[in-house]
Amino acid sequence: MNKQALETIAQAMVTDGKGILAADESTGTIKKRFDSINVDSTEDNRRDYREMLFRTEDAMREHISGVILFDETLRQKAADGTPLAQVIADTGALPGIKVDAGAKPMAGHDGEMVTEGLDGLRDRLNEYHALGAKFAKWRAVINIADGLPSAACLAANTHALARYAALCQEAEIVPIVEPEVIMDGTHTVERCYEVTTAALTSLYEQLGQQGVHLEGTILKPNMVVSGTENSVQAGLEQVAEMTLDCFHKCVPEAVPGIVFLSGGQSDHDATAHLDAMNKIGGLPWKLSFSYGRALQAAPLKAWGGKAENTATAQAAFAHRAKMNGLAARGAWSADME
Ligand code: 5MM
Repeated sequence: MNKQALETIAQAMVTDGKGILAADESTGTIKKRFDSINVDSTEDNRRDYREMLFRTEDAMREHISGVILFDETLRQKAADGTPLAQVIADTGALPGIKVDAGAKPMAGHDGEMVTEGLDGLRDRLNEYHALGAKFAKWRAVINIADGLPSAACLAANTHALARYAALCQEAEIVPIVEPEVIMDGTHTVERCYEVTTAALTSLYEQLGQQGVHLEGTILKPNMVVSGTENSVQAGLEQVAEMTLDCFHKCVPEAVPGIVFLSGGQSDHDATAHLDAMNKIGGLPWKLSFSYGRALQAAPLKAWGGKAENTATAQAAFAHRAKMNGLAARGAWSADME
C-alpha cells in the first residue's frame, strides 16, 4: 500500500470549499431520473447530460474536487472524442468510480439489504486504476423500521465496506465508504442518531480489523435527521448539533474528510445543514458534500433533454455547486440563494 499516494488523493478530495459530484447513478436510477423529465435513458442521452455537467468549467474548477462515475461513464467519450474522465481531469477534478454491484435483499432478513460486489473486485479495481480512477465508492443501505436494522445487517454491510476499502487501497485507489442510513420512515431524529452511531461504530471496528489506512479514506454518511414521515421534523440547529455529536463519538480523527450524501433532502436543506455544521466548527475532519440529487435536481430539470437548454442547465448546476462550496466553508447564507 502506498500510504502517501492515498493520503494525497484523499486530501485533494476535501480541498477547502470543494466537494464531490455524485454522478454514478446506475442504469435503473438514471432511468428514473430521466423518466421524471420525459427523456429516454439512451446511452447517448446519458453521455450528453453528464458531459454537459462536466463541461460546466467554472463550477468544476472552483467547487468540485472529484466526480463519482458509473462504469459506463468512465468508458465513454465526449461528443468530440475526448474520454469523459479526461474532460473531468482537465478541470482539475479527480475521476472516481462506483464499484459496488448494488444493494440486494438480505437473505433471512425481510426489509434489509446487503451490498454485493466483492467477487472479482481486485481485478476491476486494477482496470479502473488504469482507466484513470483515483477513488472509488461503495454504498451500503441501512433501513430503519420496527426492529430494524438488525445486528446482522450492520455487521454484513460494514464487513463488506471494510473488505472493499482494503482492496481499493491495495490498488492505490482511495475508498469512499458510504453507510447510508435511509431517511424514509416514521422514526424520530433520536432513532436516526442511535442507528447512525451503531453503523459508524461497526464500520470503524471493521475498517480497523481489515487494516485499512484511515488517512487514505473518505467517509460519505447521512446526516442525523428525522424520518421523512414523522410529523415532528428536527430543525436546522438540531440536525447540525446531533450529526456533529454523533461523528465526534464515532469517527476517528485520522479520517481526513467527511462528505455527506443528500439522501432526498431538498437542495436548500442539504446546503443549509452543511453550512450550519461548518459554522459550529472546531472539527478534526473536513466537512463537505458528495451530493447526487442536491446538485443535479435543478440542472436536470432545466435541461429537459434539449440541447438548447444547455446554458440554463449549466447555470443551475454552477449555482448549486457554488452554494455548496460556500457551505463547505461555513460561508453560505440563505439570501445568497
Ligand atoms: C448518484 O446516486 C448514487 C448511485 O445510486 P444507485 O447505485 O442507487 O444508482 C448514490 O449512491 C449516491 O451517490 C448517494 O446516495 C448520494 O446521492 P444523494 O442523491 O443521496 O445525494
